[in-house]
Amino acid sequence: MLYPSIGLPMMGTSIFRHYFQRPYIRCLNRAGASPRILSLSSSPGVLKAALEQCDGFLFAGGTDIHAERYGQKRLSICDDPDAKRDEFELALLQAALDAQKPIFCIGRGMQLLNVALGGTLIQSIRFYQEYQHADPLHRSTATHPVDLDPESLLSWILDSDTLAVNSLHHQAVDDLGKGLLISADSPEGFPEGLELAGYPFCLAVQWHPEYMAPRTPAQQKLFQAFTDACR
Ligand SMILES: [Mn+2]
Repeated sequence: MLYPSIGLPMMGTSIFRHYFQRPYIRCLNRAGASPRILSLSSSPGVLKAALEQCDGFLFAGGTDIHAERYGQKRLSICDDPDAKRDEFELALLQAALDAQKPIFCIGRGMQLLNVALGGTLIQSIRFYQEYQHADPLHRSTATHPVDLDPESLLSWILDSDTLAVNSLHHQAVDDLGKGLLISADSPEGFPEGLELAGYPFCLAVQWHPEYMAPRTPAQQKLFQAFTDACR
């Protein structure tokens, strides 16, 4: 398949979503994929069509997942919840996992993967961080290092055991979901990468390669490996 079709759930309903979606689309296009924006409808017919028409799925960054989804009371420091997106993405992710489709989860997407598999999140890492992990002024430049598990898919793709990454998160993975392995962590020990043991292709990162990739070829490799896995 020359141009695999990759499903990208619509990033909310505000007019700004186009601005946030564009970097992902650019990186997927450059990797040779054909991105397809999926509307946030959780009806069984829509999910079935997405599974039939897409070769893989990218779960992108965005607003905090409602804490109810992992059994906690939502703290006021959290973003306003987006129930429609939570609902659709959790249903789509479960369907994609059942179908063993390649998945790439970024930022919120990595937290979604953890929650979908029964894990929990730290609702605010503000008082635990040594580096500034919520750093929107440096979207396209590295602000903290991560160590990579040399046995991980991530390390194999990047051919390295360390990486410098940008950071746009104020929450972090806490208890790990079922079957997940930590493939990268920050100096404080926050998980920055997850993988699913024994799964064909499941890559999840807490940072945002879509902003770094235009100037940092290593980050584009993640989109390339994902697209190649979808072929
Ligand atoms: Mn970080």
